[in-house]
Amino acid sequence: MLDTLEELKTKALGELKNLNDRSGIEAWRVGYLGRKGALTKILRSLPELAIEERREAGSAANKLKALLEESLTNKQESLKKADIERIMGESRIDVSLPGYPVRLGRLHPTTQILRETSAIFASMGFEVVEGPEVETDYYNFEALNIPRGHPARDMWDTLWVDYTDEKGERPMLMRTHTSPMQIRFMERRRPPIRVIMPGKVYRYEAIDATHESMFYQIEGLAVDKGITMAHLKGTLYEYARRLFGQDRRVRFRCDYFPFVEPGVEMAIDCFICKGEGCRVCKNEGWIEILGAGMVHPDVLRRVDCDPEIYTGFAFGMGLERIPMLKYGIDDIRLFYSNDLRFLEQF
Ligand code: YSA
Repeated sequence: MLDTLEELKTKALGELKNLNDRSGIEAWRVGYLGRKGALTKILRSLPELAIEERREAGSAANKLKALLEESLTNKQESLKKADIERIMGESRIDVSLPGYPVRLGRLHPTTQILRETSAIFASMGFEVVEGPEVETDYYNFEALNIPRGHPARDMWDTLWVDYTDEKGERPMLMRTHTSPMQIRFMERRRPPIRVIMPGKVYRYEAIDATHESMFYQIEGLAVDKGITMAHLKGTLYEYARRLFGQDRRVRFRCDYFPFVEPGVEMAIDCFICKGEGCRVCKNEGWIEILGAGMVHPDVLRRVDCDPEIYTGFAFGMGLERIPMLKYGIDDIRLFYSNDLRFLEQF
């Protein structure tokens, strides 16, 4: 029996040494230590031996069982360790590989011009303030000398918010211009005032190459003692010169806005035809970029500012028209159609 056990030991340990996969090791365990395994069978046959031989063989068989179990555990541990090392080795970062390209975004052309414009006006002492896009009838029209039924309301094709108050009126709208910010600002602040107020505006507009239904405006307002039309022209000339260069031509013409007296519009010579007349400028040779004027005395009175002491100028500029003029963009619809071929050019 002792010889049989010795042979079994040599065979079992020899086989285990050469095994390197889990299923092979499991088969080995079942073959030697399982319920019907070779060693288990010997252990079960021990009671059949004579008492003398049984004692010796029993001791040797149990020692062999402990040895095989320990060898099995060691083998399983070393296999687990090898697996971990292999996984670690595979996922190790190779710093010599080229990196993935990072796609950099860029600022939208409207944002770029807004920042450039804000910086120019800031350098002339103007602060920058923003306000609400959903407005009340009062700030968008009434406080600007445009009461209900006034024909000037037709100048702004309005998108009304679907809300009716207790009087059966619709007091809310998407602001059609940034001019309501003049009132909101003057209600809170006393002169001297120098401020620009950029933001989105909305109109129920027939869309074409120079008209969108959502676009940006920048409102400008300066109120102080002794402000004149010369300050208005000087400020806007300076802005146009810094943004477009010395060569661009600027034109002021009389215009009508109920909240200024007198009122003007400012235009810049067309970037496409250089004043000859084309589709973009509707054959006029000029592109209007803003409306402006001296703040109407009634508007000043409405915010408790005495027009006998203070005067002011204001302007409202269409922001998209500026990059159109600067970069020669011939269709405003390109700005918000999310076409990367357009946006990546700026
Ligand atoms: C006038 C006098 C002031 O003291 C202050 C502000 C103003 C401007 C006035 N609030 C206003 O909105 N005038 S406007 O209707 O002529 O628009 C001003 C500018 O916005 C235009 O000169 C034009 O550049 C731009 N604009 C108007 N409709 C547009 C547009 N830009 C794109 N799409 C549209 N649909």
